[in-house]
Amino acid sequence: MIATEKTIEEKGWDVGRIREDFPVLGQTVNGKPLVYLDNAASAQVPRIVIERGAKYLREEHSNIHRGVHYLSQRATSAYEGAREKVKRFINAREARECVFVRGVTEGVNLVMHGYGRKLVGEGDEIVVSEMEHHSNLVPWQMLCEEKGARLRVLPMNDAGELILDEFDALLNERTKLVCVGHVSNSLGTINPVKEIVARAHKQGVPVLVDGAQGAPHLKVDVQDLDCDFYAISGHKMFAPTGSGVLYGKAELLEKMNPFLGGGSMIRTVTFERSTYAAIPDKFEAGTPAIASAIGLGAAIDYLNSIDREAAHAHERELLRYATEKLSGIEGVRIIGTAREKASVLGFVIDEVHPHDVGTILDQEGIAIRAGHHCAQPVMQHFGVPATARASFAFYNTKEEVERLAAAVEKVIEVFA
Ligand code: C6P
Repeated sequence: MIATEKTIEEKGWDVGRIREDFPVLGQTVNGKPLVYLDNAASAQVPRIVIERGAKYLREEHSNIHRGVHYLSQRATSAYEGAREKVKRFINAREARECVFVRGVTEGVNLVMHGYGRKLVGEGDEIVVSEMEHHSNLVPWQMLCEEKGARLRVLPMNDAGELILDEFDALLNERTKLVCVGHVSNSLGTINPVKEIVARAHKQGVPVLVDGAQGAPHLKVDVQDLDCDFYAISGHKMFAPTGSGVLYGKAELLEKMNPFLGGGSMIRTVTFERSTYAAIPDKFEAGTPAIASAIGLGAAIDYLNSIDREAAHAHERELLRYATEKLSGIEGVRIIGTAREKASVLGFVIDEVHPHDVGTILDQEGIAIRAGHHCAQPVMQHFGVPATARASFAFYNTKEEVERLAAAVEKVIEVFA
């Protein structure tokens, strides 16, 4: 007998059950059941994360690391407990390698200020890829401008895949850092970051990975990737906004200058000079987003409580189904057709501006994103000002994909 491939449902992914964990999904928008397909911008928050945040505010709210009193100790232990959860989630060697930040933007800027401004000089080079989000591009341009350094760009092909054959030639003794996204937010491409890290390391160059879209959809093991920095945004992985992590290898973080100066990041202060606290405190000046960090810990608990392999398989199936449905509609062009993709479907419709697509879909209760997705060089590559983008999470359904396809057909009818 020939074994047939099991469906996701047979493998045990009960999307109806999972949706109950996300109260926001149960509402109607413009009189229609909400179809939330803007997960790459911000994913929704499960009940246990909401409840954990409420418990902190109700029972534990206090400043951390400062007080000897009961509440401060509870808040500190919840905050540091969240750091331990992050450490295990990304398989860092030590919790002190995980710096809480507001998100990837702050994480990359921290590396730019702490590492870049200290170690990059005139004539040095930074390599980025053509598909970077502005967060992993603009800070490096700012640094290059300040230091007289040069930005080198690893190009991509028309499928939206990096042209790795051109990578080695970009590296030389002046290269100080390679900055690359794990998953492109505009194209969905999963980049071969392990290979990129290995090649860069051969030339002694450290690598920063923008994990904003990687961490929600892929299993991340920073030791296996051997990357030097990995940045995460909590709000894209089912946690509140204001939470995020910059992972850095301890020896690099220790070498770096602090980013923000102030309370909590010092060891001693006199008018003559200050000395700094050990990592990660050196990078966490002032009162951090305590509730958000604790929420990120709860989101990790949630992710650990579900079958993540089945969740990712479900997302891949939604992407496959949506790609099939939309590419079957005349006038629709998919932007981003890499062989390895995660959960993002960018598209344009002949003669229709993506903002109009987004507005009409909203009338149907469908939330997508339209614009340049903070990746203008990607839009330039494909010769479009913007795209419409549907992005999936494991709580989305095939019926929602069908509603998306029907709404896209409606857009075409409206503009015919
Ligand atoms: N992308 C999107 O809709 P922040 O805003 O700091 O949490 O994350 C910035 C960022 C960095 N890198 C990538 C690959 C991203 O996708 C994002 C955020 C959102 O695609 C908002 S533009």
